[in-house]
Amino acid sequence: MKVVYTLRHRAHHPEAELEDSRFQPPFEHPGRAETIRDVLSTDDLFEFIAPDDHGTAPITAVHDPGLVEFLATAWQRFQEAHGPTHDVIPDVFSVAGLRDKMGPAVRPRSISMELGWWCFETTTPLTQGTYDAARSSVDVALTAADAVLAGDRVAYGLCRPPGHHAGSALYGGYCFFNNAAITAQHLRDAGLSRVAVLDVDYHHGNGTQQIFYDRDDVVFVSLHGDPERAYPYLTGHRDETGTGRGAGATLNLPLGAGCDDDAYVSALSSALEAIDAASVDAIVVSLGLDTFVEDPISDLALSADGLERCGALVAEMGCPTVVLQEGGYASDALGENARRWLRGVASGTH
Ligand code: SP5
Ligand code: ZN
Repeated sequence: MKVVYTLRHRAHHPEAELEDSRFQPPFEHPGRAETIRDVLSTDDLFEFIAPDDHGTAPITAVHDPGLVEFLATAWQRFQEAHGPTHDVIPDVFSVAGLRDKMGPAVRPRSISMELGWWCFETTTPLTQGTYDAARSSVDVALTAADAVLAGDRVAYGLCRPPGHHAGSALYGGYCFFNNAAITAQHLRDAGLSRVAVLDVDYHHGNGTQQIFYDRDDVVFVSLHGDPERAYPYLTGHRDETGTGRGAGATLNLPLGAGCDDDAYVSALSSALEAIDAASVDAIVVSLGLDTFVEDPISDLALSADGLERCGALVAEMGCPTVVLQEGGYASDALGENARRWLRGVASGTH
């Protein structure tokens, strides 16, 4: 199985995450990708390749060009206005109540307000190299997709930073560009008629859902911690099923705390039945490994065996599959968990 990886992800390295009202050492840090690389390198199933540059056109195919331009320049603009700082975090947010009854806000020009115009929360600092790292993560995803378009049954993009919380005009949740959404659109543009995004990260993929909510050519299916208790709280309810042409093309399966291997595998089987019924030409997997029992910010209870079973169930679909890394914060186990899930999804191909 091809694994697409580049060291360029290291350019994104926040000093701290402002999370749960504390400045904490980042849960989302460069060591995550490095430990996955290190463990996969010990297993001959995996063949490492470098990403190809795809430019910004595939990004603006799903994101507002204003978001791309903002992320390309925001850290430097902030330094000129308020620096020097290592991290740049918004301190004012564009919430609807601020202009209640007064009509929509006008897009601001001040860097201080622009941060909270595009970003929805405080755990996703910009650093000097964030834009380069986020661009490289998109290239990693698209290069994995190209391997599948060229005939590989499955390929893995070791994306960092992750992507599934980024919406068409929104960043946050450790995510800047939505690697999975960009990849699904890239597969559509390469001629595939219908694609599924299967999101198995612990957190709801609000960005991917939002991008495709009114479309039926990209089906979005997600298993995640119930938004009643789990970040990002405002999306991922069972009754969110799509709108307009997209009515019925979104499926959310919220899970209770402590969900174990058997309960998860049963929910995943329902998710895969829905994907099967949609007769898609490819599956993009948003692979969060934060469903693992020891994950420090999540509360599901999957074991490494459970993760391998999940990969194997996806393999049984017999569908071309692009697997993209999203979350997973149990650093000591992350490499082995990725290896197990990927061994599962490779079953039948080696
Ligand atoms: C890609 C991805 O997995 N993003 C996740 C972003 C989650 N950020 C905020 C989580 C807040 C969790 N608070 C948990 C308290 C546990 N002690
Ligand atoms: Zn997550």
